[in-house]
Amino acid sequence: MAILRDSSTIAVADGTATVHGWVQDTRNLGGISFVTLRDRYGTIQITLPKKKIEPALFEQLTKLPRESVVAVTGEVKESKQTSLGLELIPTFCQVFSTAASPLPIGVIDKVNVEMDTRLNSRFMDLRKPEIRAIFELRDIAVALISEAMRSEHFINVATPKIAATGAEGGATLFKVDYFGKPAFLAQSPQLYKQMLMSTGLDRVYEIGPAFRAEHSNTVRHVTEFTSFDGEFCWIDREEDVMTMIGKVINYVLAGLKERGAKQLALLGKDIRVPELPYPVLTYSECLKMVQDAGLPLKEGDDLGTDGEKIVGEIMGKKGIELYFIAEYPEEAKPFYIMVKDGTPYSYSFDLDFKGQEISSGGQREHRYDVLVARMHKKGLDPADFEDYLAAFKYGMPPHGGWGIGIDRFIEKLLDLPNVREAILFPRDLNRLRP
Ligand code: AMO
Repeated sequence: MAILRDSSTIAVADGTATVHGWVQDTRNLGGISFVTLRDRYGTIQITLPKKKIEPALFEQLTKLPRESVVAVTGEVKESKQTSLGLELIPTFCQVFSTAASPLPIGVIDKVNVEMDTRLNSRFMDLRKPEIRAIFELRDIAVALISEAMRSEHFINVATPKIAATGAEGGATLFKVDYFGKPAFLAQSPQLYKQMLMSTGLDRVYEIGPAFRAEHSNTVRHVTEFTSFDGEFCWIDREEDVMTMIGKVINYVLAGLKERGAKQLALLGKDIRVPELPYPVLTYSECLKMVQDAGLPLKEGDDLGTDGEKIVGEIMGKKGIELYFIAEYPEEAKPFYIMVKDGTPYSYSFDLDFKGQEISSGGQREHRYDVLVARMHKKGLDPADFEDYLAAFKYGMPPHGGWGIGIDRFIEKLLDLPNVREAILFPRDLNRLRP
C-alpha cells in the first residue's frame, strides 16, 4: 500500500495509491466533484468524474463533512491543474472519523480569528500548515541546540521540577502539596545546575519546563515555559558565557535557515545570522538611552518591557537584532550572581532579541562565605538553601551559565505578536485549559 509521504513525492504502486488525511474541502460542480485531502505534508486533489465513479462511492466522498478523516485508494494521474501535479481518481474510501459540524474554527477560512478563540480549539488551529510550521521550526531549533551543546561537550541533564526551595524569588512560586509537606514547582533549574558544577560534570545543559506564578497578563509572560539552561565551569568571567551563547545561537540560526527553509518560506520569514561577537551594551548605557527617551527609570530599576523596547528600537536602526546588556546593578540580579567587588555592579547580562529579553545569565558566586553573605543581604535565610550551599562547602569551581526562554526565542525569531503563539497549549493567569 502506498501513502502520501510528502506533497512532492507520493508513493505509487502499479499506478494506484492510498492516501490518508482530513477532508479539507469539497467542491461539487455537477458532472465533476473535487475533494481536497490534507495530511502533514500538504494536500492532494481527489477528482470524481460522476460518470466514472461508482454512485455509492461518489455519494460517500462528496457528502463527507469537512475535516472528516479518511483513507482513499485510487488511480494516480498526472494533472497540470493541481499544485501537486497529481490527482487521485478514487476506487475505495474508508471513513475513520466523521467530523461534526459546524467546526469550532475554520481551517482554511481567511477570516481573522482572535488568538484566544484559536487557543480554545488549539487542536483545530494546529491543522493550519502555517501554525504547524511554528512548531516544526521549534523542533528543529531544539535539535540544533542539542547538537551545538554536545559539540561543546555539554551533557544533557534533567533536574527536579518539584522542589523544596524556590530559586528565583518568592513572588512567582507555585506551591504544591507534597504528601502534606509544602513544595514548589521549579522556577528554573538554577540551584541544581549549579550544584552539578561541584561534581566534575563540568558542562551541563537542560531543556525543560519552568513554572512561574506570574500575576501579570502580558504578551511575553506565561506561567509555564521551556527553559534552555547551560552551566559550565572554569570560566574567567561572564564574557566566556556570552561567547558560548553567541556560538550556540548562531549555530541554531544557521541550521534553521537551512533545515527550516520550507517552513520559513511558508511563514514568509528570513533569518539573519549575525556576526560574532554580539554587541555588548552596559546596563548604565541602556538606562541612559531609556531615560533620554522619557521613561522615568532610576539606577537599579529593571529596564522593563518599555525600556527594553526603546533599546531594541535604537539597536534595530543599526541593523542589530541580538545584543547583550551587561553589568547590571547587584540589586537588579539574584543572589547567585557574582558581584564586582567594591562596586554596585554584577558580572551579569541579559540577551535581548529585537527589543525583548530572551535570556539572562552571568558568572556565579562560587565562594561559600560570600554566597552566604549575599543571601543575607537579599533577605534570604541560608537555612532554606542548605542542600544547595552544601555543594559550595567542599570544593566548587568558578562557573557561570544562562537560561534562555525557548518560547520567547521562537516568538522573536518569527516576529510573533505573543509568546503564546510559540507554545502548543499555553498556561497563563487566565488559562488552564485546554
Ligand atoms: P530569568 O528569570 O531571567 O533567569 O529567566 C530566564 C529566561 O526565561 C524566560 N522566562 C519566561 N518566559 C516566558 N514567561 C515567563 N514568565 C518567563 N520567565 C522567564 C525568559 C528569560 O530571559 N536562572 C536564571 C538564568 C540563569 O542565570 O542561568 C533565570 O531563570 O526568556
